[in-house]
Amino acid sequence: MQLTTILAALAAAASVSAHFSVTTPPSRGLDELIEDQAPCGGFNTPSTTRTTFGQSSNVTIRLADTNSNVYVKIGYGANPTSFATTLGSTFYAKKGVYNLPFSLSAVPASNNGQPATIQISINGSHGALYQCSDVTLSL
Ligand SMILES: [Cu+2]
Repeated sequence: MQLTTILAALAAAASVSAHFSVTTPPSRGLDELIEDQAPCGGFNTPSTTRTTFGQSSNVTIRLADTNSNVYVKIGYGANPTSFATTLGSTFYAKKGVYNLPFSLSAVPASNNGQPATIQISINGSHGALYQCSDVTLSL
């Protein structure tokens, strides 16, 4: 078997074991092999396009790890590296597609119209994993 074939087989195997993905708002990027790298699953550069994000927005994930605590956090500014404010947290025993509950009540009104990053992290059957979605706040 050629090396490229082996690598392709390994990549296919890795994607089958996908831990979790964020479908809404769109993720900055997903690579299951480095999804354990905080704070954004190995993607440290913000998206060039941002999604408008408010209290009526959805945070939707596809969860493939069981027994997972799932956290929604926020960092302020164009490229935050700290996500100190928790907007919501929920435990899910099973795999599935979930709309995560969250509240923006703790977000200062001065952030309206400003860039921010939503960090979605899980701690489940494969440990702690991270994703980030870059948004513009509409409070
Ligand atoms: Cu996993």
